[in-house]
Amino acid sequence: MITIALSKGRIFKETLPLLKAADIVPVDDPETSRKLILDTNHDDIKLLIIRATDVPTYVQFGAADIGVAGKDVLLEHGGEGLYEPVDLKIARCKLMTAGLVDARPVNGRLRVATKFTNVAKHYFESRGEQVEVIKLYGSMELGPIVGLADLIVDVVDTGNTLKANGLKPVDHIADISSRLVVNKAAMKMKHAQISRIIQQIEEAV
Ligand code: PRT
Ligand code: MG
Repeated sequence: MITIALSKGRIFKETLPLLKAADIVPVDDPETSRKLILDTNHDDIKLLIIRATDVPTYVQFGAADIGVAGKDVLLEHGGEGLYEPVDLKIARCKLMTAGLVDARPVNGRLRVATKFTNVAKHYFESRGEQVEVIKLYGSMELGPIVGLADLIVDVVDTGNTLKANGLKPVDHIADISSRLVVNKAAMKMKHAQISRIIQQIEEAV
């Protein structure tokens, strides 16, 4: 049995053609089905539909053999127990800091609101800046507007969400795309089957 962990939405949509190239086709559509485990055209291949941020955790602990996760999510997770053999070049965006368009200079320690707390800590540490990192689970753009934070760290694609909330990108932290990740133990135990899938997906990228 091979299990592949995916999140709904853009990652699922953009991974579908790559799975198809490896002859893996889900039987149900996760956007309409309430099932968390989707059958495929192979009896021994299942898809787990989970939150994007949970994908590295499932794969790390071997609850899934393979996963597709954004590099943002992988940087935040740390990548322990995972191989990252293929850059799928999908769901591209940028990890950025952003602040109010009309931000006033900050005296004292900068406050940074984000769901990427590990990334933010490393980033500001590497620049020798002492900041206070505030964990949020979403709608980070609100932070600077209501005075919760001076900056946010978030993924940005078109920048329209920032703009619509009176924010502007400040610094570029990393270019992001989704990666195929594989559990290290599964890579050994199920080597033939997993390496075939990796190879077919890699060719399709
Ligand atoms: O939505 P949920 O809370 O379940 O989790 P998630 O947001 O982590 O999942 P999902 O499916 O939205 O994103 C999965 C992955 O897609 C992320 O981990 C990124 O690697 C990648 N990705 C690519 C993006 C975007 N583009 C993106 N634009 N993830 C999120 N966004 C958000 C962004 O934060 C902003 O709030 O979309 C909003 C619109 O962006 P703009 O700049 O185009 O306005
Ligand atoms: Mg989202």
